[in-house]
Amino acid sequence: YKNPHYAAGRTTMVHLFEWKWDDIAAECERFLGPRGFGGIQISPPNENLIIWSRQRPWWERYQPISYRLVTRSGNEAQFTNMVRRCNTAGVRIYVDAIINHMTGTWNENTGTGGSTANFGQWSYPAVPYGRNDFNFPHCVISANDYRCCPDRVRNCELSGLKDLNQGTAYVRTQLVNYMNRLISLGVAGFRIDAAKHMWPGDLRVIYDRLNNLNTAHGFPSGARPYIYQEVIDLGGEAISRNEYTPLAAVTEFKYGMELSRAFQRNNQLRWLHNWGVGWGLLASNDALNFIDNHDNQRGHGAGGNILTYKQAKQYKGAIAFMLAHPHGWPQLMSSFAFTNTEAGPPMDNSGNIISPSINSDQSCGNGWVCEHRWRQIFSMVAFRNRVGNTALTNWWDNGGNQIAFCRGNQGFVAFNNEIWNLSQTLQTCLPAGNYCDVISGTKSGNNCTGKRITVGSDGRASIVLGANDYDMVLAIHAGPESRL
Ligand code: LAG
Ligand code: CA
Repeated sequence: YKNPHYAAGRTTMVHLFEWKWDDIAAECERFLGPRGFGGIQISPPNENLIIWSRQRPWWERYQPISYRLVTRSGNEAQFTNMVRRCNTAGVRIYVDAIINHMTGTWNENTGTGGSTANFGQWSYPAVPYGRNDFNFPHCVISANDYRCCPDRVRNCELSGLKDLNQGTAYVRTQLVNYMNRLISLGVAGFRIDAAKHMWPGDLRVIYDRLNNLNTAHGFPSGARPYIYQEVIDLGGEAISRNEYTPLAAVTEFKYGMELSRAFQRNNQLRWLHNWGVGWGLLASNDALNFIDNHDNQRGHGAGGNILTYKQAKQYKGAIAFMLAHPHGWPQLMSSFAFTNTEAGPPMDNSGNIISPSINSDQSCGNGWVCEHRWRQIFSMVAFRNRVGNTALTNWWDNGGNQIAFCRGNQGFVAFNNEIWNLSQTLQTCLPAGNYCDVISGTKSGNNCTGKRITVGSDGRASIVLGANDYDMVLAIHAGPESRL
């Protein structure tokens, strides 16, 4: 369950938060496929409660009302079409699977597919679920439970969301059927929402009943779905992520927390010389790494001081470090712009999601940030694909916030997070020749629209990163996007 089954040479997935299926299919064909992205985490595809009383917040999608594939992102036909077109473009689809719970109790009770529920009776006829399918006696998780009481964290309600009992044969079968239906449609795996709130033993049974990936969508025979379990473990809790790594991969929340600290200059970049398990991170193959996710970019979940698109220069620095560093499997966030942390995606008066528009410079409009379309970010996806499994070598630092390193003889990257300039002759490990920095610009014919770097026969090059440059990163590599 720890292999994402990316198409050959791809390494990185992006969370297209709240995107519509038709738009994702188009994005696979026009951008993600050609640019070498490996996959997409999509928003939950199953029917959720419509919450007009809160202006259709983004979090209504974490309130399942059935497993019918009808949401604001699209219907089953659109979903099927998206998965097929993305797989054809070499881009895998990973589903955010909400299997810990159903909705909370609201006065509204209609789902995005027209299904209704009777919350007071724990009744979800469109599945169907009834009282016996939920944990009993009913209780709600309190903050202290995370320190004392694993049983309460798993058997009580998370934010008042009706807590399914994954210990019963019936519930397991509903969940397995839902996930197997998605596998048959060609998805490559799952984010397991709220995994900490389910018993590892129950999850193991569910995972082991999943089918192999669908060979008709290009997966090798016998391939198991990629599973990354959302477990927030920053230390000090009764439940440890180590209970989940024997099952499948786990979301590495420490990754973005520590890099956010460092790139906000609350820690020095030089300490990143042993970034990885030396910092208490998960083993590389167990880790789904990211800077921000849909929760902590807006102060939900593990929250707090995480870099996002709003602090763009530092954010791009942290993302570039993640993509240049060999540890783990990286995930990028692609957001809609927000000031109100509850607000849902751009929508019209009827609640329909408004598609991102694509500007002439490749960026998005209509309220979509599309971080994955920022040159500094998509160029580093190509960098990571190029350097592959090569080792990190030739670490250099200035004893503070200027660092640089090589990836084999395939790539070189430098960072300047000081308030003074970086100007050094550094070992790039690359073959002699001319290269375009893929951060300050792109290669255009035989020219660079940004910085041009000349590597000598000794592999060394003059590297300049001004404190006031637009970006704090410089990256060159042996691939066609950089080498002249
Ligand atoms: C997750 N991971 O474990 C998701 O990443 C996270 O986004 C989900 O919470 C959570 N688990 C449940 O799937 C989000 C919001 C919550 C929201 C919840 C359900 O962060 O704030 O709760 O989705 O929509 C909301 C209200 C609560 C209310 C609850 C129940 O904010 O006040 O009690 O709904 O109706
Ligand atoms: Ca639970």
